Amino acid sequence: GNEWTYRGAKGPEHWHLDFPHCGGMKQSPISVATSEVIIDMERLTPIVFKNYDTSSSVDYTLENNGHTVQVDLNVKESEVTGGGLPGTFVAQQFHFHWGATDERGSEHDINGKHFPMEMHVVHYNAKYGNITSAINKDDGVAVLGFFFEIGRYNDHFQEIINHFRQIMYKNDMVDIKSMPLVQLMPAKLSKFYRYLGSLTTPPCYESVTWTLFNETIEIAEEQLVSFRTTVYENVKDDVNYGRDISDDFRMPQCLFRRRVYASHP
Ligand code: BO1
Ligand code: ZN
Repeated sequence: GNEWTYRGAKGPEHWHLDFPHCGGMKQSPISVATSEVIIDMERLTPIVFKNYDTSSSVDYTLENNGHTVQVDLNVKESEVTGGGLPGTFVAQQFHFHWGATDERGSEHDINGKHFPMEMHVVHYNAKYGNITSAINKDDGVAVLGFFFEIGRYNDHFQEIINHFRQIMYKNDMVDIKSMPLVQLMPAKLSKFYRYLGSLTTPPCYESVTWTLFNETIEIAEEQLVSFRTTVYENVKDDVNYGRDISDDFRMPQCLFRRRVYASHP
């Protein structure tokens, strides 16, 4: 079947039965051990962000898909290139993975340190024209991963959180005012880790060039609580309705023969 979950009989340990790629040897997320990374400043030059600061007519659709809160970019105008990426990649959507408590939530970890939330900005390789064609190609997808830390109230994310009451249940969606992607990202983007991996959810295609940024995004505890308590994993009339989408992360996967690279010492 096509259903999967983060716990129980359709949980991560069983994904490979219905989705064979999930049992592959280039899976994500991983645990980054900084003592093992290869520093490659020649190749991992700063990523070039194009139209990440446009406040134009780009419109967003906010969606509860039962697994996460996702923002679809309806106008495909923001692109990344450089930074050792294998091409030019077009931003398509961003979404979040978070925990029920502060000490967990991120999919990746750095030296065993997990963060309370991780944001993924998903891009497709422009040469494939759209996400559907790119999603299962070796060089089809680039995901930019950002870690959150608890700190100051974040006005930009609040604009998204303010609409959570309109997407409480699975398959709910609402059009929201867009904002320049750069406002959602940390100020410094030159330090990052790079490795080759997969989608962290079924169908787990091994198509992702991963970039994990060193600098974190600050968000207030009360804002994280909105993620934890406002959006549910079930459709509205489900008998189980009311179960929060927290702990929507996969455990770190085996690195096997892969190497992780760093843009910085
Ligand atoms: S993630 O960033 O590795 N957590 C991730 C996981 C799954 C997807 C994307 C990113 N799934 C794909 C679906 C496609 C869809 C695309 C973009 O997301 O398999 O059907 O078009 O939303
Ligand atoms: Zn993700």
